[in-house]
Amino acid sequence: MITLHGFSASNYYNKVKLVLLEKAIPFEEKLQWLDGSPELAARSPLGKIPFIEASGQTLCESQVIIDYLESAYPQQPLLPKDPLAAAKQRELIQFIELHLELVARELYAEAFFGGKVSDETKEKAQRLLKRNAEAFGRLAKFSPHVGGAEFTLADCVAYVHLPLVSMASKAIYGEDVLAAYPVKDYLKLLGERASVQRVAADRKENTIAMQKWRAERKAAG
Ligand SMILES: N[C@@H](CCC(=O)N[C@@H](CS)C(=O)NCC(=O)O)C(=O)O
Repeated sequence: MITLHGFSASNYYNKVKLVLLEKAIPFEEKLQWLDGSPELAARSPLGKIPFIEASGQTLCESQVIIDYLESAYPQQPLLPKDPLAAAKQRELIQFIELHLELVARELYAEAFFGGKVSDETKEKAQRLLKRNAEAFGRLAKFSPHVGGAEFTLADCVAYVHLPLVSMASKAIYGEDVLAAYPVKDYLKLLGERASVQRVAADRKENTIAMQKWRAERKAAG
């Protein structure tokens, strides 16, 4: 049995959860907030979530986790058999994470959490997001899935990250850097999947719990 640690408001957590659900791998969830505790650091070296427990070991880094799940549980494959076709899906994953999500993440403190981001950071992120969003159009297919006809690991990644990139850029710059792409229709299509419905419902519920947890933590100093 796999145990998934973290919380359902997190995009990286939901990436792993979608893969578990799509592949029908039995798993349980264990709530782990970002509490900076030594216990968390002992299980996830940078104190980040998600991480999983499998066969008595812990494993962090969402991409490593989903690659493990894909090879350990060959049922309902989420990558093409052909190695190059599989690499093309991974190329898209890496692109979305390195060049879109990680850049937009610089803005999250202000876009989502009532914090402040420096003008310098905003300008740098805007430059990169504009360039990278254009380049994304040369890789992404949306036909109808992000990497082509089939639902793959790349969809588990695009589904969790693209909305955040859009929302963060809209909140900070007043425009969605992904506006040129059919993200809305794409999310609607994915929304027909039971896995996606479960992730979306859990995310909604957990977002409220997360806000409460953050407020209590702030009040406690
Ligand atoms: N590269 C990591 C990123 C995970 C990540 O950034 N998770 C966030 C929650 S969405 C986190 O733990 N943030 C806390 C921190 O960065 O200290 C992965 O793919 O698992």
